[in-house]
Amino acid sequence: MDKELKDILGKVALTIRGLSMDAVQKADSGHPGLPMGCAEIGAYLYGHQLRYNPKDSKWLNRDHFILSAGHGSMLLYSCLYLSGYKLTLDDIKNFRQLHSKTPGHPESEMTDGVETTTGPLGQGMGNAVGQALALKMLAARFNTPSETIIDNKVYVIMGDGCMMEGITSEVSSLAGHLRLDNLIVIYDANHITLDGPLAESASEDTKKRYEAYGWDVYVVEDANDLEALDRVFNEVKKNQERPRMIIAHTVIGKGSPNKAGTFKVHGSPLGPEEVKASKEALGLPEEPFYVPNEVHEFFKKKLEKDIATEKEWQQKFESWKKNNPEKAKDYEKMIKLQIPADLEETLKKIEIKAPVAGRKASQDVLNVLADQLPYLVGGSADLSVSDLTFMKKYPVISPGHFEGRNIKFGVREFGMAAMATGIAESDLFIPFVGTFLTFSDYMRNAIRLCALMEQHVIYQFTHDSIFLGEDGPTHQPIEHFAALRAIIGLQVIRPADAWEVKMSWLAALKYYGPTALILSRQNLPDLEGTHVSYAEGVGRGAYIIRKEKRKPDYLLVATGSEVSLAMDVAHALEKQGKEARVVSMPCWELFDQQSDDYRRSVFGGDLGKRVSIEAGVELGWHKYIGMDGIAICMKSYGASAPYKDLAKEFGFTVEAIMERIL
Ligand SMILES: Cc1ncc(C[n+]2csc(CCOP(=O)(O)OP(=O)(O)O)c2C)c(N)n1
Repeated sequence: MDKELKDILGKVALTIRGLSMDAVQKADSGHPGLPMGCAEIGAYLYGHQLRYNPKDSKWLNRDHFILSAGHGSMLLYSCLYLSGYKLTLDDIKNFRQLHSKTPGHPESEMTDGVETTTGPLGQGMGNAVGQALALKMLAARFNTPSETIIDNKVYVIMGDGCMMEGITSEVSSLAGHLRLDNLIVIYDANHITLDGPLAESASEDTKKRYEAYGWDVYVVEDANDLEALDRVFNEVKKNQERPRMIIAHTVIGKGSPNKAGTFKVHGSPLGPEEVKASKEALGLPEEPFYVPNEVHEFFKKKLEKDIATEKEWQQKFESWKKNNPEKAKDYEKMIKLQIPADLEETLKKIEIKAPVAGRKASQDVLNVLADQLPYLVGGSADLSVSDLTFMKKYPVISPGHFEGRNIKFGVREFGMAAMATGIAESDLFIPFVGTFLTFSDYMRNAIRLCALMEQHVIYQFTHDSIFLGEDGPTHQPIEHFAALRAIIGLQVIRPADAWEVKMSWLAALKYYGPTALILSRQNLPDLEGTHVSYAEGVGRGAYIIRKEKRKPDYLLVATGSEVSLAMDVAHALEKQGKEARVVSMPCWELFDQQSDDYRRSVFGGDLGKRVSIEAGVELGWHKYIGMDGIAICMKSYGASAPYKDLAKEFGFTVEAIMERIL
């Protein structure tokens, strides 16, 4: 490594250390240990290794950097600020303050240059593997034998915490299997976690573990030594054929004379005296938030080169577009995530014979959409033959082969969900992922983060109630509708028949955020009342599918497979001289967004006794049926039996409901 570069990167590292300890001290909260321990790694990545243009943070062929150990956010903010992203010194000074661009953990929607939101340990690795896979899929689609327009890589820093999380094992195993040769993970092995020495809770051989996953593993004994880092990165850059990990031994809180190497520096400010002592030891001036001019000058010069690198690529990209008009057309469709104007009509015309299971209807829709929407990719956690999430005409992604569109995630639900977010973050794909509804719990925190990030992911959750039958209570979702509806920004849609399935897909595509499609295992009849336009039906969230002929005695509101039951109850009531309105309510979130007038036209006024019918817990239903309403719901975990017996056992029959409501 040439001396000049080594000197300046050393100064960058010192600056990162200083900024990090000052910002944490000023906020009086945060994690100085990781940024101080990884300062050289940050300096090397942003000062030398990564390809990026801070003035165009979304450049398609940029390298991605993900700080999976998100608590060390000051490392990332320091690097982004110094290298010229839209982050100022004032932003650094406002670390962890209300409405600042420098929240406690990195949030991609908040800060330019942050590739994904991290903090819940391990999930950044999931997002990273998703991003790396998306880049491989883009490269397979768009590169030609003579023109390479996508050859960027995903770099990650993860710590001991990420390493211990189960999700990291899931996605590392899949990344190794798929031979993602664009993924480089730097494992900050500082042997310290929040609570104390790592040795108190882990002692595995990480190198062997990752080699067993099919990764190349490198070890740097002293990753605070820039020359050692340079040597290893020079190796890592060569002939990559699979994911690579650098086990980088660092000293947590390096630079703090009294706290470095201990858990005391992991998650609390150093204290004014230790900050002073650290600066003295490091040869930094006492002045807070000090940045030497040379560091600014270095990044200013670098910026010119970065801009030129992107410009050169842009020229290549323009000529690629001219030479490959078909591919360029696909690219345009993908970058805009365009929905054809006539998609609703196309969906309505898909022939689906009733009765049909929600999952089967969804597969029929998916296979039509696959031809229309090149950006649709996805797969299942080893349940595609059961959740029916396979695009029949398209190949499966396999090790080293990324031209397919079906992804076999294996039995790795949490990893799958985090990867889906990573794939969506390409802004060129809308991923769908499938499993049984009950396993949404395994994915829950990734769904929550996806909603926080407002990423466009479609979850297909099938086997949506006790009516999945014989598999029994371990597999029967009970509290899951309520649990998913509780996630802000997640659109939860439970269609009642094939028509509603079609319109639910439209809702999922139209919404720039995550959607959970909740689909039945068992057959559903075709309901006449659902055959209205998107805007009059599913798009409203709830709508009347059986209008009363006179003032109603009952308002019946139901979702999914229970809508047809509600219709049967209404007929039975009619026979007894009682009038009922029936409302299908596939999506609470969409309904809650409707105008006051519309909401009142469905639920307002004297509509008689209000009854909700849904084979899940009652939580939330009283918002629509009022305190005196009757919620026909589940109060236990179900049972293993044929579904017709379960309907009787748990009161989801016309007779049982009539008895309760009369
Ligand atoms: C899923 C999850 N569990 C717990 C935490 C709380 N937490 C934040 S950092 C940390 C320890 C991480 O240790 P390590 O990765 O070694 O970080 P370092 O000590 O090097 O900063 C814990 C438990 C979290 N952020 N996410």
